[in-house]
Order: sequence, then structure tokens, then C-alpha cells
Amino acid sequence: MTADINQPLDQEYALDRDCTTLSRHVLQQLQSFSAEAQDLSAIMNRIALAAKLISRRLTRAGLVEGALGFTGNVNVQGESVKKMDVYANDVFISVFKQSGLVCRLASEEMDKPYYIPENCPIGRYTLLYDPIDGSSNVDINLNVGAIFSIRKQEGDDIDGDARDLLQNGHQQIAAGYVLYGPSTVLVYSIGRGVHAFTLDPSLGEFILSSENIQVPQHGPVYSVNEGNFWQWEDSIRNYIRYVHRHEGYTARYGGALVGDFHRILFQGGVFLYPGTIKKPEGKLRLLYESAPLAYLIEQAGGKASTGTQKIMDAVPKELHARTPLFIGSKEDVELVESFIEEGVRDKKETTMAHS
Ligand code: AHM
Ligand code: MG
Repeated sequence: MTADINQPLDQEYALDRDCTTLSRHVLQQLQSFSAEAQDLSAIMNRIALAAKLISRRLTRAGLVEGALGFTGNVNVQGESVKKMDVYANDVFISVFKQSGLVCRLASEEMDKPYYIPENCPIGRYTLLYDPIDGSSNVDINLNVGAIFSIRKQEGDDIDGDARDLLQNGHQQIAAGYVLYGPSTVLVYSIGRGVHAFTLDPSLGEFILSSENIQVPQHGPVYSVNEGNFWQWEDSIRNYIRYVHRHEGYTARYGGALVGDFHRILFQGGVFLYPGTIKKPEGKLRLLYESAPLAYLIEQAGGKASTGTQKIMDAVPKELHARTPLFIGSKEDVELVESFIEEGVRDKKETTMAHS
């Protein structure tokens, strides 16, 4: 029998791969041990800890007292709050206490940002997050996620109104999400490509699983809640009619943005959450959902649009501002945009004809 000359190399590769943890990857990416690089690496490490805690609770949710169901309260968005929303929201706050890293946390679940005063003299960062995205999936054991974004604080925010957060998506210095699926996956970018880490439960560590992810320029999937068809503008209805009548399209919708986005990131296609005639701003929140995912998709070579403008350029009027969202492969987002442009043109012509 001949010796397998590849074995030592394979082993070396496997070892190296297993050692590529999230915090090490951030430092490698920045190619520096500067204070800022250490901060970002430490912030990502804390987010990973939050993800592990939430993942642990989710995997045992059916067995744990008080993990499932509603709290009976309604959040600032007017939505019924789930117990898991509260738990996950608090976990993020807890992991950043006494860290010296993050001064403010702004979340979809909280009316106003949460300040950690002991961190503020040195922690000039703000974490924006959606602690459990797709929480209607929680009670039925389907995939959910978390979305996060990091911005640098500008000014002293003496009034505590966090006005400096009302800026476009280019102010983000990092963004990512956690997908709680059959395995727990953390995807992040610090403006140097998009990378995925899978939680290895035996190590309790997120290990690099895909580096420099690029979204295909076109994919077969369109992902949208078609139950809203009756409420949409004609432009979106026309787009849906188009994909129904052309070969090569397939629908996939999981009711949880992170899962639907993850599929598109890896396989291409487009996710749509349009506004309706009555609610043109749609459902998804710019600061906690759309802008972080737009940051990621642009890093992966894709596109994110409100229909008429790049998500990254959109400026929120308030912390909980919403925008329509069309995100994914470049060609597929552009196709949706072309229907919206046509709709705008048709409206203008009708108005002119009536004036
Ligand atoms: P949530 O953050 O309150 O869970 O709401 C966001 C979710 C997204 O994950 C998902 O894409 C969408 O809402 C589903 O909404 P709908 O039930 O209207 O299709
Ligand atoms: Mg959400």
C-alpha cells in the first residue's frame, strides 16, 4: 500500500479551517492589530456570543418554560411581541454590558435606543439590530434570523434622540445576519466581501464555511408574499404576471427575510417586499433590516432598491422608518425596477391627460 502523500496537507488544511474563527477572520481582513481592528473583532465576538445564546434557546424552545408564545404586549411597530423577541433583544443588550465597546443599541423591538453609559466614554459604536426576524416562524420550529449593523456614533447625543443615526446606509461600518436553521450560520461583512461562518456546536465556535460569497447575476427564485397581490400597485402586479408567464422562474417564500435572503445570496434571484397602495412604505425597517442586507448584497455584487432609489442611499426620517425592499441578483432587481419605472411613467401620463 502506498502512503497517502496528501494526508498531512489535508490535515493541515482541516486544522487551519477549524481555527478560522470569526474574531480571527476580522483581524485578518483588516490586516492590523490597531485599536479599531481589535474593537471590530471584539464586537463581532460579542454578536457571536449573542447568536450562540439565542441558538441554544431556540433549539430547546419546545422544552423550556416560557420560551414560546406571545407576551401580550405590542411593540413600537404595533406588532404583538413574542417571548422570544424579548429574550433575544435582552441577550444583545446583556452581551454588550461592561464591554467598553458599544454605547447605544437600537432595535426593532425598542421604542428608543438603549444606552450603556459605562461604555460611552470609550465605546463610540452603535449596534442596530432586529433580534428575531421572522418571529411568526418561532412557534412552529421554522427558520428565523437576526440582522445587525454597526455605525460609529457622531457627536455626543446629549439629548438622547440618536439623530445621528438618521443617515444613509453608507454610514455602516459592518453588517450581517444570523440564520437559525438546521445549522446556525453567521454571515458578515466589514466592507471587504461577504463571509459565512457555521456554528460548530462541539467547539461552541463559529468557523469559516464560505469566503467571498458572490451572488449570481441572475437566479430563478422570486420571493414575495403573493397574498398581498390585491393590495399592490399595478407595476408590482405586472411584474408578478410577467414571472408567471415566463419560463425559468420559481417561487420560494419562507416568511422570514433572513432565510429567504440567504437562499438568494447563495443561489441568486430576488426578494420583494413592496409597499401597498394604502401603505406605500411597506413593512420592512430601513435601519434594522433593509440597510444591513443592502450593505451585504452590494458587497456580494448584487443590488438592493426601494424601487426608485438604492437602499444604501435612502435616509430614514425616523429610527423605525420603513421602505419597500427589492434585493438580490443585479439583473433580477433591475427587472423589478423596470416595471416600477413603467408604472411611474404611466401614472404621469394619466395625470397629464387629465390636467
Ligand atoms: P418581523 O421582523 O417583525 O418578524 O417582520 C419581518 C418579517 C420578515 O422576516 C418577513 O420577510 C416578513 O416579515 C414577512 O411578512 P409577511 O407575513 O407580511 O409576509
Ligand atoms: Mg424583522
